[in-house]
Amino acid sequence: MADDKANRGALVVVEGLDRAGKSSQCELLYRSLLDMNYKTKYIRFPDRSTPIGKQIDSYLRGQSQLDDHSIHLLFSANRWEVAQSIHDDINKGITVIVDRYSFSGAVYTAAKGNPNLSLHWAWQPEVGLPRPDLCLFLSISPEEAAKRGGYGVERYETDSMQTRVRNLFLSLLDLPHNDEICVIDAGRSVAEVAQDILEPVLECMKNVDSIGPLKKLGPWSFIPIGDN
Ligand code: NYM
Ligand code: MG
Repeated sequence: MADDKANRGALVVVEGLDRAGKSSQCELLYRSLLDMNYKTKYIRFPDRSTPIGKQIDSYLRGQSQLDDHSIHLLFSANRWEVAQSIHDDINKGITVIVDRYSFSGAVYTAAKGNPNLSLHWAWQPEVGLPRPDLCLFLSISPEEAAKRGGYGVERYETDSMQTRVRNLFLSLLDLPHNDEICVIDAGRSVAEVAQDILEPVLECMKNVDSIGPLKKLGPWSFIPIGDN
């Protein structure tokens, strides 16, 4: 049951490849927490509703061209424009579930194969954003993903790009200082995955007050300094 004494909410991020089931799982998690009377919000990145988000949407649909650095910074700016409200919600005791966050930001850009866009470079604009208390990585094999239907028409939805994205995600999981990351086998039924997600989220929500105030992403969080 919800504990009215809880001082702050938890920042819970769900990451993974396209077709890993992130949005369905975020929705289910959101409903479960509401059913348990927890104050909860569900947001997603990119947030295509803001002026910056509309530029991102147009780029992803192939309706506009942008320099690789520019689109990268727009994705980050799209997070910065709600950073304060995330902070405020957490302080009000609201648990915020986030569908994609800084990992996607760094990894998708670094996967483009542009030699000027290292993982290190791509991480820099994320420094200072609210740091997730828990990051759930929905892991799915390329074979399992392929069974879930073809790619859409958006940019990045190609086999070669998704393979590079997956490898970069996996390289992040191997890093030290990534205790906040929990890998979930997303190749199973929706109900099984949902059950596996709920447990660590409830555990995290129980522990956030002992963790202290919401932290910020630092240059050393998750990502090693140096070229990728
Ligand atoms: N994406 C998403 C990025 O390249 N950088 C980012 O910072 C974020 C948040 O946008 N293929 C990419 C990953 C996806 C695409 O996201 C659209 P979604 O969740 O499929 O709507
Ligand atoms: Mg997608």
